[in-house]
Amino acid sequence: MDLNTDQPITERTNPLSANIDILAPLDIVSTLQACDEEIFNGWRDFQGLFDERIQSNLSKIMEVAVDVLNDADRSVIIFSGCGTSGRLAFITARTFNSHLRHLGITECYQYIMAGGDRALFTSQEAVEDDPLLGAKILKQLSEDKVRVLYFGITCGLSAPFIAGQLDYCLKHLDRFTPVLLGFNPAHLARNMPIEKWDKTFLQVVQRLEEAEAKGQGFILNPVVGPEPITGSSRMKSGTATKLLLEAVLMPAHAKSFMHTKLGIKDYLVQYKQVWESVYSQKSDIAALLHLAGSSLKQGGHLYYIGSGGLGIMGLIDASECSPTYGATLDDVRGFLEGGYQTLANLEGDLSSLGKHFGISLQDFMDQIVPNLTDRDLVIFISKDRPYSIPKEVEVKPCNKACIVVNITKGDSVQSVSTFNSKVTLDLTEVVLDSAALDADLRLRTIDLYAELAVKWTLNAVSTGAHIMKGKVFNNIMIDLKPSNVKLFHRAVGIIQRYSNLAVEVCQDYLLRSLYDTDDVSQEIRSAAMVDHIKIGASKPKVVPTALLAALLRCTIREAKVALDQQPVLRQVILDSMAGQQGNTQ
Ligand code: S6P
Repeated sequence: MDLNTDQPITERTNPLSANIDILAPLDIVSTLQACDEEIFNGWRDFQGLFDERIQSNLSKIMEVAVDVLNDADRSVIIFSGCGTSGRLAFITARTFNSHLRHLGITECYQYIMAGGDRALFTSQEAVEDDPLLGAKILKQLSEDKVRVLYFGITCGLSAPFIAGQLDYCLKHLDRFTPVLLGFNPAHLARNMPIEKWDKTFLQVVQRLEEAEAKGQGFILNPVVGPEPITGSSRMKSGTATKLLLEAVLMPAHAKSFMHTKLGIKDYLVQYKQVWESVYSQKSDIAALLHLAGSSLKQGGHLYYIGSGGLGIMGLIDASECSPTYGATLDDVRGFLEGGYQTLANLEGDLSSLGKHFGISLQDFMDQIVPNLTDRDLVIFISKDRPYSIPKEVEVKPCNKACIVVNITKGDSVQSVSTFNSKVTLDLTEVVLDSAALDADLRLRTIDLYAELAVKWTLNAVSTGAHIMKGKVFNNIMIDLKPSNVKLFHRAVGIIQRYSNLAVEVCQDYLLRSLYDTDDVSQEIRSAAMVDHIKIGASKPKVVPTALLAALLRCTIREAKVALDQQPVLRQVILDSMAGQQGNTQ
């Protein structure tokens, strides 16, 4: 049940997944399928992607993109975001620059990842709260450009980093066309004061609405319904972000360079076919999920290995497990054939930053392979035929699985017994209008579909595996790190949902847990949010401890002891809620 109707839709719980934590693997996948369907079919009265205003904005944005592309030497298309939104900004810029490069046209796509390239693999959630930094980076990136099409991606319409950039665009509408991409109705944009700034996100959105009325900016905010795991915008919102950007820019490229017309709507319809193909394999996905969950449950690890865009989907999925499930950076890792050379990120090779920034197959061979055990699972991701497993890995006792995306008709996938689990995603039946697509664009399009198919599959596997590990209660991830303002408030909301105490009291419990005290001083209470968040980013089990203390009305120390004895949160919470009911009877 939702706490209130003013709550942003991206922060609400999805009734379809209310009991996802106790479902069997196949039912988990079916639940995700039903939640994902809302991307295409809409949610309640909202029309989703096919809403008339959204479709009209998509066409108008496409026309602006065509103008910019026709003046690529002096113009730029920028995608910007925090967390998953930044990672999708990165991969979208990479995709479309690669096409321009192929055509011999100046690469005019740029991305801004809040926290820099290190945030592509590790979470840097605090940067999300800095509007001035956002504006500064945008200014630097666009100063010498005569025309800028800017996409600010914030699924919750909430990130101050993006608010600062939109505000900058709105002050320079002579050069900028700002697009806000997110998944809440405009009036549910965050309306909370932003530290060291004079506007709220909502106020920026209201100015953008005025710009939109004059055709000077756009809000692209289809409602796709709440996430299957509450607030986990890497899932549906991330998917919708990826497919919307591609559905605008593929047709823009076709119009600018191939002089053919491609329908935006056709793209979206085809994405739905991809969704159907993926979930038609749900038994195999469930089997893989089960294998992955068993590994994590036994303290083993999950490794993704892949090439090109499919490998990058693995990197992205792995990077999200730490902020979403409080996983360690070792629990789930991705590796990419060709490492940083393939990634083609702005800051180049980051491997000197530490072992978690080693992303090449060589890094996998050096760091991981010698220590592989039968508790680990390695998932190889490839196109058309199963990945050939390196000999060094083949002899190891770990579980091996593969995800194969079939994009070429007639290319039969031979069965390889070395794999303990295999998922074949067949995209050969997705109908592409060959009259409108030349051979190259057709291949690029199908590659994008393959990326999305892999995203859906990996999201299901890593989400399900963490559910099996006991990380989720109902459909809420309780062990989140309150490492930015959004997550701090989400944490307070979780404590409130289960304890039914007043918001202020819940906030107090959170502060108690953060500062390890049962007596929250005035000094702590009046400290800046940034101080709370600094602690929240590094301290383990802050929210479960606070929640348990609130439920049992016990000290922080007692809550910690209880959690040490029973690490499966669902069990701790259920036990303590049962105890609470017993006490009141
Ligand atoms: C969500 C992910 C986060 C978000 C980030 C940006 O699953 O863990 O890293 O992507 O907080 O959120 P938003 O709403 O601005 O796109």
